[in-house]
Amino acid sequence: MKYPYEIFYMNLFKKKKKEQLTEHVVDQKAIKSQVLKLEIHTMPKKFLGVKPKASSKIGGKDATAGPGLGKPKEHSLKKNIIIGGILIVVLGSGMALAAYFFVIRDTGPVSEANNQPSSSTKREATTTAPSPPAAQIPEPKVIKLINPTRLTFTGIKRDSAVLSWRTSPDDRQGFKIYQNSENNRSSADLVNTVSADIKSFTLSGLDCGTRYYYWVEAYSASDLAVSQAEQFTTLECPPPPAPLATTFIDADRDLLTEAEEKIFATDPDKADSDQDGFLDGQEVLNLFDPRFAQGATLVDSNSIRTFISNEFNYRLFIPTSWSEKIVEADKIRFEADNNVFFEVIVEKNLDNFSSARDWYVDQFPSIPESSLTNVQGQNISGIVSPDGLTSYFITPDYIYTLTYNPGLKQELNYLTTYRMMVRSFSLFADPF
Ligand SMILES: [Ca+2]
Ligand SMILES: [Ca+2]
Repeated sequence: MKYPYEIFYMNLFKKKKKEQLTEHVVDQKAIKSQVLKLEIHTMPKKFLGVKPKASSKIGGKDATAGPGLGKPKEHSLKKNIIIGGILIVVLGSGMALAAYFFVIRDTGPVSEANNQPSSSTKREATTTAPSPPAAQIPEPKVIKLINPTRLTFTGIKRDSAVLSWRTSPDDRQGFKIYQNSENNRSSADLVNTVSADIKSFTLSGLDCGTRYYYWVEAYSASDLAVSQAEQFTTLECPPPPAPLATTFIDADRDLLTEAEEKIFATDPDKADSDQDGFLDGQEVLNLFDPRFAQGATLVDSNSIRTFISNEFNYRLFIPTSWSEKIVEADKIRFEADNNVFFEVIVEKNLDNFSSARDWYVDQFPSIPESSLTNVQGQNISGIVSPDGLTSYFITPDYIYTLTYNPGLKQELNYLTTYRMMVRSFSLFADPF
């Protein structure tokens, strides 16, 4: 049985001339050498033993064939060539596959390790690599902040107060506190910035008797949430200092000035109107009617009337001729004459002071406590400021401040009357 390549070579011999044959032989030899090269490079060594037979067939001679080579061996050669071809295909495919995985699939780390630029494959790998980094890109996480609410002010003093607010957990970085003397946030001043877990702040350096507006703003890198405006007013400023020089006229030296003699309808030239041994002024200070002896009281006279505050549960005597004016719900003013008035101011005892003295020392730490004097109301004790023009009573609920404002006048024309009012001050449990 002849194989196709043998038939091919035999036909060539028949058709070609000798010269041509020579050339073809050369060509055949070249082809053969190529075939041999291919076989040498690709076939395992155990298959190389079949080569001599191939050459003997081509040369038409059998002499070079080994003793063991015959027809069956030719069949084996063909089989081996086929197996070799299959192996070539399999190895080539394996190498191609390995190259694919090596270059394409593993390019990221490998290319970095090799540090070799210029490979287009690598560039492509580098550009296709962003999928892992893409997972690292922070997603736009916008969580709306919560507006602080319920701004409240406690511990209100003349120059300070405590601002507190409420909120709920969110992604805030902290709070910013804004302050303004008017209800205008755009022109408000940033007072302070506090951390996210803070919910109160002590406002200090404030002016007395001044209204302030506040805003609390929660903030983060990408969001803001501001509260509504809330306002409060610091405590009244201290009363003006007592006049350095005071003048008043008390001709009969009964502790009642000429102006007060008119209030109590007494004789300005008669010190003891009812001649009971007590000066007119002394009787007024002790709430007696100076005009009548035998224990006649002021409350029964026409000289004074009783002012009653059902809202704050206090009452006191005031001259009948004086007018009263409600400045605010917690501030009553009694006017004597031009620029002279008396006030009763009520404020909450937020810090639970147990005595007016303790409260005063806390409010005015620079004033020595020893300069305070005690005063006795009808059913409560209090203190009087060093200038004698302001008195204080305190209850668990309220602080009562009674002030004598002499105005522009340098005359304390109503000092005994003021003291009488303070001494008449009393509290009652229930309005009536
Ligand atoms: Ca007098
Ligand atoms: Ca008298």
